[in-house]
Amino acid sequence: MTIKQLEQKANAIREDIIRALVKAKSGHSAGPLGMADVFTALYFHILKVDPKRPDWKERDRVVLSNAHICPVLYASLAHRGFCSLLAFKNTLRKFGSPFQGHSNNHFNLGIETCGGPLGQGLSQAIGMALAGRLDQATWQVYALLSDGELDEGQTWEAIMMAGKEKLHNLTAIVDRNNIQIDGFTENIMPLEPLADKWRAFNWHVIEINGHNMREIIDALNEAKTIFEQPTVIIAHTIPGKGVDFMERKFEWHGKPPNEEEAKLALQELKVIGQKLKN
Ligand SMILES: Cc1ncc(C[n+]2csc(CCOP(=O)(O)OP(=O)(O)O)c2C)c(N)n1
Ligand SMILES: [Mg+2]
Repeated sequence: MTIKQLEQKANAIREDIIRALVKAKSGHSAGPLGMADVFTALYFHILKVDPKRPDWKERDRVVLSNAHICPVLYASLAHRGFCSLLAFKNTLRKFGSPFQGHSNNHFNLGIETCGGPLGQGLSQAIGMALAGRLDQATWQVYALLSDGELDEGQTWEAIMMAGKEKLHNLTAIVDRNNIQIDGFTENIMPLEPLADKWRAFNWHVIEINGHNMREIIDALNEAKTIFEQPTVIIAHTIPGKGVDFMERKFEWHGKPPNEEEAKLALQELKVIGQKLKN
């Protein structure tokens, strides 16, 4: 796919996130919209995966640690052909649906882990990366984390461990959107200087604009060329990206749009989509 096509795909994914959330009547809006570009780059350009064989041994592994942003994972998997897009839009958060409010690995949809309790994903990803190294495997592990969950001590134990083990087959991607559940990260638990902290734990650090498709792809490709360290990509994103009244507002961390708000959001995304066609 070209950069333009990837941008169009990310916009379509944002539209389907809104459609699923309004129907679910609960869920998280800001994080999923903010990470749509990164997920599109992963699932449509970078990852070695096969939708027909979700458990293919040679697949790259994706661990979604901040599992509350799973609508963007589900929408990406559905667009990539791992599962039904209609089922995602109609059954998000419904009892018995594979598309629960936090992602889980019970349905063979290409989801590696169960999430929900923040702070655990990097440790899970390290286990996979160590196993891959033992097997001399070529597949990569991608751990998606949020900035809010960097408040969890376990994350820093994991960062220290991966640095010590020089896990070059591991790439962490931090959704640096500056918000958490009820406020701005720098007011609740300041994280800066964030890049320096990862560097001090012996990681290769790349900072990017998480909405610039070229930068996202270049960073993910650069990560594959680093052989002495694990890489972290700090993706600066705008929570709620694409929907003006949601952007940068922590109030949209954990609520869905109502019917009226969804209509407005879809109108805005339609305009963006039309611009991307020209
Ligand atoms: C261990 C743990 N503590 C608390 C929560 C409740 N919780 C869910 S999301 C969240 C905010 C975390 O911040 P972030 O992931 O950066 O939020 P976002 O940027 O997606 O809005 C919290 C505290 C949780 N899921 N797990
Ligand atoms: Mg955040």
